[in-house]
Amino acid sequence: MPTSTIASAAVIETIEERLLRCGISRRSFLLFCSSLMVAAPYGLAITDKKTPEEVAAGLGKVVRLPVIWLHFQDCTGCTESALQTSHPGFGDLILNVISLEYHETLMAGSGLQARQALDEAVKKYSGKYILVVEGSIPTKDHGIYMKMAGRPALEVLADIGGRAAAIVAIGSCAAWGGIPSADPDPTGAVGVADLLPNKSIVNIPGCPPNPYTLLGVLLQYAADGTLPEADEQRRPKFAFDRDIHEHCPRRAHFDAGNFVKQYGDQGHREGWCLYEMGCKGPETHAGCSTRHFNEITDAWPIGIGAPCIGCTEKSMAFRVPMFQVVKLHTIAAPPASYAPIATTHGTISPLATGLAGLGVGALAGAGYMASRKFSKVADDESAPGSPPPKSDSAAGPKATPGGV
Ligand code: FSX
Ligand code: SF4
Ligand code: F3S
Repeated sequence: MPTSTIASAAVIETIEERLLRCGISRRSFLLFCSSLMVAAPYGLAITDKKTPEEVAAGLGKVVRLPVIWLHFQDCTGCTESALQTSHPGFGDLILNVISLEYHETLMAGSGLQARQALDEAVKKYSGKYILVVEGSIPTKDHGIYMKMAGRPALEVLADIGGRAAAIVAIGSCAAWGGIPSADPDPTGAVGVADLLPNKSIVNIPGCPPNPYTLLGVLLQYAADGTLPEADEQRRPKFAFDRDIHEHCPRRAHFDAGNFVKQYGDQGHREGWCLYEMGCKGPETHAGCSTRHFNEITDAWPIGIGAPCIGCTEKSMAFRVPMFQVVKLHTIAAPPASYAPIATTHGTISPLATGLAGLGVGALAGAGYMASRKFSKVADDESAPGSPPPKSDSAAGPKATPGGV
């Protein structure tokens, strides 16, 4: 939808006018634009090949986008994550950049007052607002497991989602069910796209996702009425086009075969690779390894010594047990020629010197030996990337709640 269409609605203030009126400094807005550029270095029209000043100049002229935010089966972690942004604080600036018309956990009103506010916002901006959905929707037993103002959540989504210009499903729950859909899935929890497949929907999975990804999507829509290019799972490519493993700061340890064996061991204390602890980084598309949370360095799972659980992947988090080692589909075993990080020193024997000519033949075997570094089990003869040997901790494809 072109910006002019939104402008013709009751929301007529531009972002610049609003910031001026609310006394938000230009410096704060420039900081915000810089954070947006870090979250979307390319692939987003509003930041592509621009300086922070150019981004600010462009966004300043944009009319604030009406947004309605509904909660379904969630933990409110996605909202919390957005609230914890610190440069600038959510309350100070982000709420002035978009026009948040309804948000149950942020609004002061409740009960009838809240319901009226929602009705008014939907009526006033019908066909023009973006609906942000947080949480999964229960479908089992005609959706009786969640009601809003007496209506099943299913019905509310169909109604308010149906009248939205587009929908953003924030978090893994809204994208495809998330935690509530983990086995045994008592409520039949699904994501928005399962219920409204023909609607314009952007999935921003993560548990929680980075709030700047959401803002990038919303602001691009406000600026030119388009949604960013998405992958086959409706995830915006600018934020989900690479896997965690590609840019992980522990990657050198992976390549050198230095793996944490248990929490608190020497390798864990020294920041070695968490692959053998079940890290799903090689199979998980997200920007966490370069775009940390809350603008705090190392504030992301691997940064604090925990394996990635694959929270942005439909088939991974809450499906595959947390400590189960993933197959390496895309990553080759590191070359055997890599020097280990820790070496033991000895003297070179005349025999070893004499055997140097056999080096070429040995290299072929060394590749095989290097691949052994990927096994959790001593003397494991399986190929790298093959399923790990069966053990009690490696359950079926869907985790039991206790195994998640
Ligand atoms: Fe789910 Fe979010 Fe995880 Fe929580 O949307 S994505 S449980 S962080 O709050 O709903
Ligand atoms: Fe990082 Fe995990 Fe890859 Fe190791 S396996 S390098 S911890 S993403
Ligand atoms: Fe999720 Fe893994 Fe990032 S668990 S937050 S995708 S590091």
